[in-house]
Amino acid sequence: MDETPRTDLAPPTAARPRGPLFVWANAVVLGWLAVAVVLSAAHQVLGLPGWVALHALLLGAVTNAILIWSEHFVVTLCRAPAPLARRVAAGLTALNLFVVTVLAGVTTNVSVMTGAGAAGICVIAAVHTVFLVRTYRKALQRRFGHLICFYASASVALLAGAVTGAALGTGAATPIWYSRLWGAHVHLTLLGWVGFAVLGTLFTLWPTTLGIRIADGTASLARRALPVLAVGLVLTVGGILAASRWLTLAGLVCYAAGVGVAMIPLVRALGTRRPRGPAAWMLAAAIGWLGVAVLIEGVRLLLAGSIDALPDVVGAVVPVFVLGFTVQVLVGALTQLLPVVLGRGPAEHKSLSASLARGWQVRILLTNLAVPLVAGDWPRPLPQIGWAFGALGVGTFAVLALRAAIPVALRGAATTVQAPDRPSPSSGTTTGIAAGLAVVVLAVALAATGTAEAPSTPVSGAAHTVEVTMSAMRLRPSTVDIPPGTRLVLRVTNQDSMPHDLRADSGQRTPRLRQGETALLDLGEIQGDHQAWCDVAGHRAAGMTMTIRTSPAAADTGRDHRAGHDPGTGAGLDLGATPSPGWTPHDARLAPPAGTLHRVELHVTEQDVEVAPGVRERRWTFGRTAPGPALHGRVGDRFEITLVNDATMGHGIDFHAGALAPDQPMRTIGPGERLVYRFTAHRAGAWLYHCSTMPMSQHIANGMYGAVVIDPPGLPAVDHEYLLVSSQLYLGGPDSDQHVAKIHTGRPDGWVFNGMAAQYDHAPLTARSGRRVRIWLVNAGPGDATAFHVVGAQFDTLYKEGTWLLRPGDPGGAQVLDLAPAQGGFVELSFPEPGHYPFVDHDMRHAENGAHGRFTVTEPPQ
Ligand SMILES: [Cu+2]
Repeated sequence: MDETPRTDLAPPTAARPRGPLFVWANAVVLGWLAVAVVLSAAHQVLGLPGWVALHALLLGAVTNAILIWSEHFVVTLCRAPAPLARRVAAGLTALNLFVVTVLAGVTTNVSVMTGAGAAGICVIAAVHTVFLVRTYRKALQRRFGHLICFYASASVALLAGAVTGAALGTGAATPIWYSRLWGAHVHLTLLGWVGFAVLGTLFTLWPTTLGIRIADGTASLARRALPVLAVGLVLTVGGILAASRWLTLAGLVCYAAGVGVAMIPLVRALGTRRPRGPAAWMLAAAIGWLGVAVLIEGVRLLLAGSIDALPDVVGAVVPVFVLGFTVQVLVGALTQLLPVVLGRGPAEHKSLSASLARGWQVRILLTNLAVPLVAGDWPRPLPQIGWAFGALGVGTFAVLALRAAIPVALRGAATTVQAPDRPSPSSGTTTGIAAGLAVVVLAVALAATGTAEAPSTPVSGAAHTVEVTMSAMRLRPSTVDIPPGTRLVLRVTNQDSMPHDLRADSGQRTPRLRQGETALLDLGEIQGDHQAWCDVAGHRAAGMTMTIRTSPAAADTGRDHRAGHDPGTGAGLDLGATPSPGWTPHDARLAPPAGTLHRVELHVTEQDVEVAPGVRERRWTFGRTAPGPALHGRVGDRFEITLVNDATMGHGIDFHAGALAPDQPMRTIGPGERLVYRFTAHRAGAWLYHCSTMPMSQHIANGMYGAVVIDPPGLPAVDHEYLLVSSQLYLGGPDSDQHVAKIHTGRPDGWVFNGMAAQYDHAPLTARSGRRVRIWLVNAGPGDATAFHVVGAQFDTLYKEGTWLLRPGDPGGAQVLDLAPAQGGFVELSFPEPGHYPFVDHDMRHAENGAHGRFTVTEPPQ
């Protein structure tokens, strides 16, 4: 086989590839790179979100580069006819207009613009794929089919990435779907669009960079790598969308294996010749970081133990993907390719290469030092220093390359590039390395002395502080009223599993906060009205906004009048919303009692559970669910409960079904401790159990309750037996002051049966008409009474707090079982005919805010 790719790809003596258009296109790439560097350094001063810098890089520089160069490689390697310059120019102009539209749309929060720009990018991706495939079909040379497959797969990933990006940017995604779409978007664009395009190109570019021939067998290895990579990406994205950790992990492992296969020819090439010069080293380092990033993500996801950790994990590896892999690949490839584009002969080619290589060791050092600094969980100045290093490394290249490219673009000659009287690059780099190292040491020393701004430093002087929480894609309170001239400080806590920040229109902002982190935002003296919002892309459009209003009226109620009249209630519960994918209802069926000794190990854990349709929040639980497991026995049964505290704070337990001195068994145990709680059920009834640690209102409201059912002697069996535990629902995460304040003042966000609002509307209980149904009820509180009623049916049996108030055969009937907090009982009924029978807490405020469900009653089998 005669493979002479070097001359195919980079004919140093031939004319520049496709003339001035190609030069201009590469100048645009460099322009975006420079814009990205400037924005990443100055976005705070300019009042722009950090998102814009990232997308100036990825959508601007990287996407332009991939489109230009993939077309060039396919045309050159396959000896296909070049497309009309006019068409290429139109396509690239359109792409850049769409990119600007997306950036402007998200920055100004105009979702129509974001959507239109993303749709345009979808069209470009589709047209590009069709063009590449058609070009290949018309080609004289068919040996590079694998390249077409890589590029086409990359384009499909860009298409999917643009669709998910649009859903995020326009705020079309619901809170539950937001973090999944975000994860999918990140992987589709970085692993798919950039990853496929880069790996496909490297099969040719890497040997060219080393100055050797493409080895035999490269194409077949490439053909083997792509399916593995593609399956890896599909599994990863599918796993993220389905909230399946194992699927995501399998996908990442598969993708890493694909990178491994793709690396085989690249590593083999190293046996022929060692890398020399900037391009080879940068490409090698970039691929290394791609592997490392996938590995870190997989391991962190494995250790985290829950898919809920994904946003955090991805947030941590994105800098590695972006700076270590994408930016470095771009700079490395341009270092190799730009002289080919700009130079008009061997001499110009050589001098351009030398000028682009200026100080490359220092630049590589800075960039690769920057990666761990920006990606690690370091104290505050270190990541900033890392970003500065990255900006310096990339920015100096952008400047060198623009200085070379612009004269060529303007005058068609590389006249001002070379300065032969300057010291040669190799002698300059030694000084450069020394200077670079000095900067590093100085920076680390500065960081170690800790002159960082501390966002949690208490604010001095008289200020009005408002607690702001971020959860379920809302800022609470959403409105703050203060008298004019008040110095306002927001204490912002993120309770969501995904990162948020808060930015005011006056320019102040918090750092990006991960789950559980708090920051103070001192807005100074407030005179007029202001807006604040989460600056993460799409979150503002999705509703994470806050209004700060000044009115003299707010002064009348005193400065202590808490801003935000309805902290936490937000927009109310959306009972008709779709529950999260993978949601299963709490099983309301009560299993018959088994045995006379009930031995249970009850672990206290902190869980994210579904508390309303599509709303997941952290809860403190007995046995991973709220309510905890139901215990069912008969009078005289023994219960032996081992309580294990796997949580992070002290908890205890109190079983109303037993009578004993509370001193020992009801004591609070610390994290990691356990206690055994033994009692005998001497009396029948539906009994509450709950956490016995103060403040109990908080522990119960956060999910620490359950029921023990002790059947009265001689209780007949029935056809259907259910247990419902009613409680109030307090949103906003377990332990913020605001949450506790809401509990203390008794202003719940909703009322629920078995821990979740309206869950049995979404998964109705079932019964057969004419058959006996028994429904046990326990009111867990913490504060409100409940009035259980079934619409369209009457109770013929009513048992409350240890006694029958109504029995079958009595002339009367009952409509409601009323229970004060901690009371319990049961009702029995038979449904007169098939149909749908709602059941409610007949305090209608409770029913309309979540204490609502449904029976689906069908004919009994004949
Ligand atoms: Cu507790």
